[in-house]
Amino acid sequence: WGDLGHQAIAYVAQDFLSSETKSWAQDILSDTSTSYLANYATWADTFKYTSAGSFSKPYHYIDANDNPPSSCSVDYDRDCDGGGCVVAAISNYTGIMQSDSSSTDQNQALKFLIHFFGDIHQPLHDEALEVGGNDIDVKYSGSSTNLHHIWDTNMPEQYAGGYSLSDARAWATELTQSIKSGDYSDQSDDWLDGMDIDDPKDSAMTWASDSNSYVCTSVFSESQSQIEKDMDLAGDYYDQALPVIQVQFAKAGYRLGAWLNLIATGST
Ligand code: DCM
Ligand code: DCM
Ligand code: DCM
Ligand code: ZN
Ligand code: ZN
Repeated sequence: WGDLGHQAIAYVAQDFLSSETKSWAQDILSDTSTSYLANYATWADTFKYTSAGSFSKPYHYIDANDNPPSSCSVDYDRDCDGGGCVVAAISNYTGIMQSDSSSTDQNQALKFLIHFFGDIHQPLHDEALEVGGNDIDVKYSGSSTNLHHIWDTNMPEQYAGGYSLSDARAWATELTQSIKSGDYSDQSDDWLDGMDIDDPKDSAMTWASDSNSYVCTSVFSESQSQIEKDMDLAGDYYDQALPVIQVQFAKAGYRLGAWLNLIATGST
């Protein structure tokens, strides 16, 4: 996701932290502002382009070698190669948060987790085809771009009408309300199925598989007219993608909040 998505997801997570977890996170991040998680949600996307951070580039995704739209699946042994992947990264940085590591390492691990919970919920970050859609040229409202980028950025920004921190806060407020008492209130309990703080790898695989399923049902769905080169996707394609983006932001934020509560206090 672009900045907007990562920041909206971090704000949803903030809305579900216990007061104890909030103090714990604010202490690690040295930030007592109202955007104490959201302020660090995009740090990993800056860090990966530095020479010190280039090792972390593969940590933003898992290249599922499945066969959409007829067959979607993620397999850790098949898809998480030697260089690492988002599932392994969530597992490893969770381990650092749980261990007696330095405050510098805890600070970096928490910033990675805030970001990777977002990326694992972007369906094309759980897909190998055409480099997660980066090699599929499309147009969006007349601009030349690619399929990956419209999921990361163009479609979320069309909904929000901008990409500032206040746009992210406003969207997160809608999502939190849907989770607490709106459209998502019945399903949100199920979003924590498979979450086990003592098995971060299997937990993250549950979220990767869930996200990857949308590659078959939405990103490249059969019911969709075939995505042809340079097709403009700002119309009907956006209309069917938006509910997926919305629910994936909501799940990412809700799961991140629960995960941090588990790390900090042992209960969600
Ligand atoms: N990005 C950046 N600098 C670049 C290229 C991209 O900061 N030279 C940002 C733009 C998006 C994010 O990275 O916000 C997308 O990263 P990814 O596609 O890995 O999620
Ligand atoms: N950005 C964004 N949406 C835009 C333009 C920029 O989310 N429409 C973000 C992505 C990058 C940062 O701002 O992280 C800088 O973008 P760029 O390198 O495109 O100027
Ligand atoms: N990406 C992905 N799967 C890959 C390679 C990249 O999901 N196999 C993502 C990471 C960035 C975007 O695509 O969000 C662009 O990546 P890059 O900047 O490496 O071209
Ligand atoms: Zn991306
Ligand atoms: Zn990323």
